[in-house]
Amino acid sequence: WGNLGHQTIGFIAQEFLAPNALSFVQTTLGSMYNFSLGPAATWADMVKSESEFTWSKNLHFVDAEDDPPTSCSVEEIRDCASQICVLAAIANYTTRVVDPTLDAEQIQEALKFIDHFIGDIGQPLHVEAVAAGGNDIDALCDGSKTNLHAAWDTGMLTKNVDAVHGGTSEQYAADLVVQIKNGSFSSLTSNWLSCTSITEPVDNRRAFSSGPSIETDIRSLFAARDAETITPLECPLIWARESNAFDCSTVFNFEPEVDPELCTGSYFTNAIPVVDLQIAKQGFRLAAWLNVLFDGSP
Ligand code: DCM
Ligand code: DCM
Ligand code: DCM
Ligand code: ZN
Ligand code: ZN
Repeated sequence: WGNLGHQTIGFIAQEFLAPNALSFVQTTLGSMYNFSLGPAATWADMVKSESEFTWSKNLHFVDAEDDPPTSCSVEEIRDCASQICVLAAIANYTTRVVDPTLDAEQIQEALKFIDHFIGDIGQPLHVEAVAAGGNDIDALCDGSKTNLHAAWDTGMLTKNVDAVHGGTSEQYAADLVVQIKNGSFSSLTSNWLSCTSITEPVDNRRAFSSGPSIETDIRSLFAARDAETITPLECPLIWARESNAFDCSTVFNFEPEVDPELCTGSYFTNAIPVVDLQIAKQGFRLAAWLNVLFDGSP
C-alpha cells in the first residue's frame, strides 16, 4: 500500500488497542508520531530507499510462485526460503518488539516495521511473484499511466477515498471503524481473529499460552529466538493466503491489451470492496497482534 493505505491501517489499529498495548504504543512512538500507529505506519517505506536501510526493501512482500488467475497459493518454504520476505519479517519484529535487551530506538523500529508489514501482507500484489508483484504490468488509472501494482497500492484507493471518505486517512479509518464495530464487517471480526485467540497471559513480555495455531506459533517463535533461528508463524501465512487468493478472484481479472483502465468500470467496482476489506482487516489484526503481545489476549 501507499501512505494513505498504511496510515489508515495504523489509525484503525489504534482504535482497537487494549490498555497495555496502547500505553506501549504511545510511549514507544512518542510525540514525533503523535503517539499513534497511523503516522508511524509509513516510516518503513520512507527509509527503504536510504542506504542504511536498503536491506529492508525485500521485507515488504513475499513473491508467491503461483500462477494467477488459474492457481493461487503461498508456501513458506517455496516462497520465503531465504527468510527475506514479509512472513519472516513479521516473525523477526514480533520477537524484537518485546526484546528487553534492545534499546529504545530498536524497539521503536520493530514496532514501526510491524505496523507497516501487517499492512503490506494484506495487499494482494505484495503476495505475488508474477511481473514483480504487478509492477511490470502497464495500466491506466483515469487515463494516467501507472502499473497494476501501483494502482492497487495507491491509484484506486486514493480515488475512492477522495470520492467517498473525505480524502483523508483519518476519515477513511473512522468510516471503516464504524463498519467494523456496527456495520457490514462486524459479523466477520471473530473470523479475522480466529488465529490470534490467545487466552492465557503469562507476563507482559511473553503473554503466550497453549491453544490454537497462533499460540503454538508465537511460543515456538520465542523458543526459536533463543536458539538464534526464526520459525514460521501460521497467522501471517494465513493472512498472506487470504490476500493472495484475491490475485485469482479479482486482481488478475484484467486484460491489459484489451482494456488497461483500472480506475473506472467493473474492474474498479470489483476492486474497491476488496481494498476496504483488506485495509479494515489488517488494521484490526494489527491491534490484535499487539494486544496479544502486551495484554495477553486480542
Ligand atoms: N536488525 C533487524 N533484525 C534483526 C537483527 C538486526 O532488523 N534480527 C537490524 C537492526 C539494525 C541493523 O539490523 O537496524 C543492525 O543491527 P545489529 O547491529 O544488531 O546487527
Ligand atoms: N514489490 C512487491 N513485489 C515485488 C517487488 C516489489 O510487492 N516482487 C513492491 C514493493 C513496493 C512496490 O512493489 O511497494 C514498488 O517496488 P520497487 O520500488 O522495488 O519497484
Ligand atoms: N512492555 C513490554 N515490552 C517492552 C516494553 C514495555 O511488554 N519491551 C510493556 C510492559 C507494560 C508496558 O509495556 O505493560 C510498560 O512497560 P515498562 O514500564 O515495564 O517498560
Ligand atoms: Zn506496494
Ligand atoms: Zn511497504
